[in-house]
Amino acid sequence: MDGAQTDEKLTAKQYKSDYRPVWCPGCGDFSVLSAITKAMAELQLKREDTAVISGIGCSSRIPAYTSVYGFHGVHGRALALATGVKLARPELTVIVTGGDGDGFSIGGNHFLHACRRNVDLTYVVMDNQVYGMTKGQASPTTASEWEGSKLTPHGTGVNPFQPLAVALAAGANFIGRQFSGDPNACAKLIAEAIQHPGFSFVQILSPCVTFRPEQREWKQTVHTAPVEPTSDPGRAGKRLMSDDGLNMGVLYVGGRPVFQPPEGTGATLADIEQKFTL
Ligand SMILES: Cc1ncc(C[n+]2csc(CCOP(=O)(O)OP(=O)(O)O)c2C)c(N)n1
Ligand code: SF4
Repeated sequence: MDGAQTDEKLTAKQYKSDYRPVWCPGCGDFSVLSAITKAMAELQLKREDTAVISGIGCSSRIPAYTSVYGFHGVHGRALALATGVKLARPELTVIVTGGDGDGFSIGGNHFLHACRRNVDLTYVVMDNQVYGMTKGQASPTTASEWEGSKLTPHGTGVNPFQPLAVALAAGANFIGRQFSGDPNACAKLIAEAIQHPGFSFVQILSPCVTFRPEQREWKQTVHTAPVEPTSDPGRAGKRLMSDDGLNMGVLYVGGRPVFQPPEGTGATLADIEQKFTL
């Protein structure tokens, strides 16, 4: 972490690390990185009190590109890691980043239970409806008729996963969607999600220009959700089940109690260090 802490406001750029992203030119994840750092600057998060946790995938590289603490973990296990971090160090702001493959396929079970537990985490999924890093296989959110991969030459033939509806049913406390092509709107949504207590789920449609070049069209097809966010899970459920996947904005704001570790069970850094002493 560079630079001494001063009273001066940190800029979004200062929340970025010196590593240059290795993403393909035009990948939506560049804008999501900018949005996350803008949200951090908007909230003036202390870098030493913030952690970004991920699994594996192109989108999961985000922690390396920020200047806060980070952990680039194991495929599908970001939420388990982040839950441990937040419970051991409740004072930290913990943001989890990753892709649709990481989060809904191998990590699907963790996704359900993170929503259900309602630990105070913000989960940002860059959804490109494909496994980008492993060269373009179908993911859980891929449309059933997509024939773009040699592994599924006649489409997947199965219904795509509906992450927002599933998140609501499983108990997520804040649900929103944005498009990476509008980084300011993404930053605003991410900042709101961080500020909302409990498990916040943000889906960002982030085009994979290499394996799903047609996703550039999202720029023309996404639209602001025509209704205000609701705090009624019944209404939110109806809307999400008939949603076209392109409604942008905050879609559900819940008020469930946040999971807190029982009093006296937190660990200090010294406790943790001692456990690792040989
Ligand atoms: C246990 C394990 N299984 C499979 C892989 C291979 N793998 C790496 S990334 C990935 C999918 C990534 O897709 P997604 O999460 O959608 O991210 P994207 O690359 O599209 O951003 C897979 C299957 C792995 N690294 N570890
Ligand atoms: S393969 Fe797709 S998701 Fe991965 S960096 Fe390239 S454009 Fe982005």
